[in-house]
Amino acid sequence: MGIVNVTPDSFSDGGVNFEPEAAIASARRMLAEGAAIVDIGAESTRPGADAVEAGEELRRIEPVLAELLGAPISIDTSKAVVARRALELGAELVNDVTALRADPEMVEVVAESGAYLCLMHMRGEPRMMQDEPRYEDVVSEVAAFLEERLAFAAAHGVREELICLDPGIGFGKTVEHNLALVRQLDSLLALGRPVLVGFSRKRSLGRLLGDPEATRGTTAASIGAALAAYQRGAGIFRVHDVHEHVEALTIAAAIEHGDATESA
Ligand code: HH2
Repeated sequence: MGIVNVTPDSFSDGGVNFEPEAAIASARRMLAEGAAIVDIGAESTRPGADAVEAGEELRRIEPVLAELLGAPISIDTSKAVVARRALELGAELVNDVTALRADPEMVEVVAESGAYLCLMHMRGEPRMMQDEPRYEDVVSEVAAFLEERLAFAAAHGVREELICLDPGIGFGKTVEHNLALVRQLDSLLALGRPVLVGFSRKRSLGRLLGDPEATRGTTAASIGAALAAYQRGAGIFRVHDVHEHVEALTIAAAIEHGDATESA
């Protein structure tokens, strides 16, 4: 899953894809590089980010989606009105970082459309979430949360086979919490759905590399995290650097499963 943030303020690609033409070109490039889907969002969720009104979110995404008709697109939004419009414009997956908690109408929009759904764990909300997050046991708490959200979505008519689960790397979590969630990914896979991991360029990576003030991670560090998640069973990787991740994961998959590709 390639990331296109149509925002001026995202933590790693803020501003780069804010103009529709740039966002469209980035999405097309990511698909050509091997992304299975491109996640388009118009509201930054970085720690401390300001909320964006639905009207502004729509103004940002509509011209981009209209140009990408027919391409596999995911819409990164917590607002039902934005998701509904994106689905009309061909989006196939709703990526709601609040796991259907922010907007009571969201679950109906997803259920009625028959779209895929990503349910992500977040502690708190973006403005406050990194203020000393604490858990008794982060892995079992995240797993219990996702299990409850999965049951909620299914009870409201979203087919379970269309749902993937996401531990929400960096959303109300310390570096140690993020590492534990990937290390014990089997606890999330036990819920029976594919797991999506979004470690790409997140600040924990930069901090693990020795900069306590880092606000983002490098591409190489992102790939390291993706490979570790892959080896523990993650099936979807939300990444900024599609080409590099596709190459790295292709080799990891060939080693894991064998590959019939013949080369000279
Ligand atoms: N991370 C971000 C945004 N959306 N969605 C899912 N399912 N999982 C994630 O880990 C995730 C997400 C934050 O990253 P990014 O989009 O690069 O930045 P911003 O939120 O500042 O736009």
